[in-house]
Amino acid sequence: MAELLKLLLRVAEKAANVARVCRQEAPLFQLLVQEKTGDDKNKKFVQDFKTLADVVIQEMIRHDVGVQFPEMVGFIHGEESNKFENGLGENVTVTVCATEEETATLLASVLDGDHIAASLLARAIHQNPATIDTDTDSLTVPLKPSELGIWIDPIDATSQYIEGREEVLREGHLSPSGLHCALVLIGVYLRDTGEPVMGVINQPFNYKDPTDGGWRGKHFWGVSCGDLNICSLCPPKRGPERGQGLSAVLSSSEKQVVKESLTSLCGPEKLIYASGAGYKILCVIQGLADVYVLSEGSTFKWDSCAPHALLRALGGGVVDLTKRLQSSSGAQDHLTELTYHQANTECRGADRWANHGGLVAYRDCAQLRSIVDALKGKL
Ligand code: 2IP
Ligand code: CA
Repeated sequence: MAELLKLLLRVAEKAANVARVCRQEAPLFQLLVQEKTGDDKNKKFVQDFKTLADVVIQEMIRHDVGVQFPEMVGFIHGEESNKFENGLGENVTVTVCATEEETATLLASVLDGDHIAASLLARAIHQNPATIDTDTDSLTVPLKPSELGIWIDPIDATSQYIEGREEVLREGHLSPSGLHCALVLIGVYLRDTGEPVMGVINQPFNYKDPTDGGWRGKHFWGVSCGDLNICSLCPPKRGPERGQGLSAVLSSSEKQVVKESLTSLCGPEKLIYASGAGYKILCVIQGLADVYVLSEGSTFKWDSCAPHALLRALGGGVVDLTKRLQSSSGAQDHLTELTYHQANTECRGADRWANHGGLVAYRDCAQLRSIVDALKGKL
């Protein structure tokens, strides 16, 4: 299944390109950042364009994967529904058509006849992405398409994507918010067990090229199945094993009791706040933080599947925090890892796919144990 990895890297690059075009092209950018003012129709429409950009990216990935791997159609899931209602009250299902012109016509019907925006978006969807340099040619991945499912997050950290603050990233430093937090996430899991086995992360806004002022992206990938564990990044240097010196990245909206417990464990300067669930896990993958702790069920399968696969390839993982706090540590540790194949049937809508128990993303089991010990009895 090295072909699947190559394809996902390619479609993720295409997705990143659509994300960049939506910010670069004035008619699309205006739709993206328009303030929610005016009458109800306008409010709804503005909301819809952000969602439409997401859906278009998601459907493009679904389309390209389905063409090459028909066995996977029906097992490619995303954050968004592709059913829209336009300003005329008509229901439109957004899909990627065979030609750019057909896609443009379909998009114009959702964009209430805005042919300029629809054509720009259709052109980006049908464009071939730049070739991606990767070392995947010699790779043999022992997986069959009929045993796999996919989770797509077309753009994680949409609020940062829309706000669009530009940061210059410094090698080895975590930058808490800005365009670089927006990520395309594509994760592959085993239908049987729900284990994440392959992940591709594309960061569309990694650096701004001074020669032409255009944004350039960066991609990361990992495969973890059986004895095969391979990641585009080398494992970062080992961090501290216990307590002081361990660094944790959190959401700024994290509970006070978690902030306090982790301050006692890590020290105040080692607690870092950052936007984007995917970006926070990427920080752990890159070694910019040792762990990401989240006590709420505010992330979803599409947020964590791809980066989880990369962490597994590096010897770490992502566990359900609540389950982990309840279980006595030991041989059953792997049972607390997040899985991706089963919906929570007690919930409705997106909540069926929430990571309800919160999570801890880690590279090192000893560090995970320190975090869990520090939070025992506090939540
Ligand atoms: C969001 C996004 C948010 C994150 C939230 C995700 O996904 O990554 O930033 O919250 O959990 O579901 P926080 O930044 O507080 O961690 P999306 O942008 O796709 O809705
Ligand atoms: Ca998300």
